[in-house]
Amino acid sequence: MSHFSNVPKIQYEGRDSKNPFAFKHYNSQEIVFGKTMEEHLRFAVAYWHTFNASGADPFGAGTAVRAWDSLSPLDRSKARVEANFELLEKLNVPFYAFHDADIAPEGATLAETNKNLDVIVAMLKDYQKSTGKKLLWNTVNLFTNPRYVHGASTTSNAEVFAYAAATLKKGLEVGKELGAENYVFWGGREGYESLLNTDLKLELDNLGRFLHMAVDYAKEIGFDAQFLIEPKPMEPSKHQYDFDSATAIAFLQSYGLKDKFKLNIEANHATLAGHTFEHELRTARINGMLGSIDANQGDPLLGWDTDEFPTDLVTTTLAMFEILKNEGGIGRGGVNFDAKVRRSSFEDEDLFFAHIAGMDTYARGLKAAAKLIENRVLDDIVSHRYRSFSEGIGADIVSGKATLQSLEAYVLQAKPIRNESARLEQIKANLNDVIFSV
Ligand code: XUL
Ligand code: CO
Repeated sequence: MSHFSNVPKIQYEGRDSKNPFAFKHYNSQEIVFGKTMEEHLRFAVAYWHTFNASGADPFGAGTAVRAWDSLSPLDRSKARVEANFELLEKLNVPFYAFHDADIAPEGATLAETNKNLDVIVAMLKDYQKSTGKKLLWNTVNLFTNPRYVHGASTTSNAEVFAYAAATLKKGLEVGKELGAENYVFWGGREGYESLLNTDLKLELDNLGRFLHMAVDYAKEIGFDAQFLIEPKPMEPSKHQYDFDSATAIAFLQSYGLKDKFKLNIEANHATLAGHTFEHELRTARINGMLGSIDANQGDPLLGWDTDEFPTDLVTTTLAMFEILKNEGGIGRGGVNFDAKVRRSSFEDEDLFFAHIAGMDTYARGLKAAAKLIENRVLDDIVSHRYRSFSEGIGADIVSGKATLQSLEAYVLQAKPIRNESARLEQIKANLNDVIFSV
């Protein structure tokens, strides 16, 4: 059954097209930087925002008008499966991503919840087979249910830890059943509100134990997805343990998990952490931890996670620059639109216009990033700026030959120091020129 009969299949028509139901820049089979756009970008639709979100906010009810609204819970879940695959087909998006709670209604008991999941997972599996669409990643929702009031794996209540672990076990089984390429851990309630009543050491140790259990069980059942941590500094918790890339990497290192995980970096979470998206990506990349991205953007005038579709070309260019520089590119990860249409964009068509905007913005970012690298626009500037470390005293510092004594002796006989301009305004103007030339 069609849920979006007003929407045609979206095709690439080029930048001069006036058709709102067409890509102007995303041309899936076009080769850029040695691979097709489809291979570089590995787009995914986020189930929760696209099929579950109603447009409700803390001050108002949902506004979205969806065909499945009036159905009973399980029938609604089935309709959303049909809608998911229709949307993926029409948008030519190869992947999707979900939390367990997005795809099936939670039952009164764990057994009942798992039964509902089994019905929908079987349906998803059939659809994956007939359409060739794949699961980029799944995760479990360990934050919405009131039982997680004090956290999930970092709760003060061992009964809740056990429930979260049982839910995680099922999540790993679902991921295996559907051949998920990755499995994501986002800990919305894994943090604290106040240190006054918190055993920080026990909570962090328990988070480490939880992740080790996941690694062990995945191995046991032969689920070979890439495990990903998704950093976020706050919201809903006041302080979240996976604060940002650097914090998550240090945590994984401390708990002996660094080689089992990579990071899923979200643009709006970077903003909340007081960082740029490219800062988070670069930090992950230079540590060999860049795994996947949640593509969205925040609103600089609002202080929360607005999860808007990405339309900012400078950000997508610099994000794709990091991905192209990453060994193996985005690898098994992808560009997941963890983004929702605005409350005022409540019609079905808006779901398509939003994804088209996001896909075109990433396609342009990809092309601009390829040009930046191919023409060595930034690389030449950086290597020139640091050239003092490739010869003389700088080479001695980098090779480890220099000591405090040898550096003192050098300074005592050296000429006065001369610094050079960093030329930042000129570089930013060059960046604009590249972005608007593609
Ligand atoms: C929340 C968020 C999550 C994760 C998956 O801010 O980004 O939706 O992506 O749990
Ligand atoms: Co996310």
